[in-house]
Amino acid sequence: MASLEGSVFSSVVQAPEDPILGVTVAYNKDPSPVKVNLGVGAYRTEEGKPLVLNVVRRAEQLLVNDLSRVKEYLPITGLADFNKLSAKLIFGSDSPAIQENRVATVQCLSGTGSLRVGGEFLARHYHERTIYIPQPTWGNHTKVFTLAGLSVKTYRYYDPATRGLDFEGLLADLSVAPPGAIVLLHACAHNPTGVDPTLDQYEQIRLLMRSKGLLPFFDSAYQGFASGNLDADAQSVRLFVADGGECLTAQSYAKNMGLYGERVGALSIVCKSADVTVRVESQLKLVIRPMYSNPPIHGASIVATILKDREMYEEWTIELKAMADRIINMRQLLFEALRTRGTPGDWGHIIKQIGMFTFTGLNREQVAFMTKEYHIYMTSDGRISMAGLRSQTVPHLADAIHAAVTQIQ
Ligand code: PGU
Repeated sequence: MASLEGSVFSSVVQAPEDPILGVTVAYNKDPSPVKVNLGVGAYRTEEGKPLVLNVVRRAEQLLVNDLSRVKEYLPITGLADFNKLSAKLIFGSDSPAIQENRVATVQCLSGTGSLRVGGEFLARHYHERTIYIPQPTWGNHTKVFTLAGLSVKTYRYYDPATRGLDFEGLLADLSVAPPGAIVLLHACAHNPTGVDPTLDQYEQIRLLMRSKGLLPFFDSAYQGFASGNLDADAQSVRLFVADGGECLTAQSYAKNMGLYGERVGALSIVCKSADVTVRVESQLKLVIRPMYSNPPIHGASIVATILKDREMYEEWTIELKAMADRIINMRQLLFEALRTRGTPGDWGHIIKQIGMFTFTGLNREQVAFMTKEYHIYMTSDGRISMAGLRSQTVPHLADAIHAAVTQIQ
């Protein structure tokens, strides 16, 4: 008989907190009234509150009041309407790939789940298991793709000296990648750097990748958040789809519809022909079924309700633009606050960078100092979520940055 004393799990070691989500855990434990959470990329209002979009509330009301709706299982691939509308949103409503039935779209558990399902599909059915991810990138990419069965390598992306794109390095690294290798690209608003290639640079990347048969895998977690315009933020993806070549895209509605906890997203695989697409979709079902069987219904129903109604869609774009504009405004305020303080260094990148984050250039020690002395919570790589900032907290953050750069080298 097994002993009642001592756990069979006693050899399990304590795991570290997640580098991003763990910042919120630490923030929640801090009793300071001046604490600020700039860690997780989650939108907050000017009052510092999480935001449920008005159009999302309206869609939810419609769903709740519709008594014909039931809670049956969705198909393994998710809500059909949601999938069609998601593909249109990212590839464009006039996309030939969609018209020619060359897109297999499956509803997944937000952006993360879409990346994971895409990764597992590639590990099973694609001839080259190496995926190149930008250096740096969202911290979870390495883990998601490694556990999916891919071998992860990096390509140069960010140049700390210029605080801009290391375009030469990027092209050099991709040009020596093995033929057929998978390349992860952020569709827009690169996390954590806020640095995106220009459209011209994307065109050069496309030419190089297509000439070597490298397979693009887009992570689109911020469509609409970069420029405030959904079409503008999808241009990189559309450039690659327009040449008739193949690619994968993982979409998240966490940020742009504020549906973080609903876990709603989509994986689309664009194929060369309609018959390949049908077979690809059949295999995606075999990836999903033993993992979580089928996806949840509520979030996808909200998204489909909004995307298929012209008037609700318009309302969404206005609310989305307001979120993007507030972030851009915070960039301006922080930049000016540092200039007023005469903080050493060139802080122009705060207003140049795109999307939810500023990659400040602050080092690990400076970040630790700001957390200890000023109760500012951010990731140790110096990334600040601008969406967590408000006019009222800008001076406190500027004081903290000023103290960090003048006192800690
Ligand atoms: N891809 C990128 C580039 C992301 O930044 C994020 C979220 C995701 C995918 C995953 O989003 P979901 O749709 O919620 O699965 N990154 C945020 C949120 C916190 C996190 O790490 O998941 C961030 O702060 O980096």
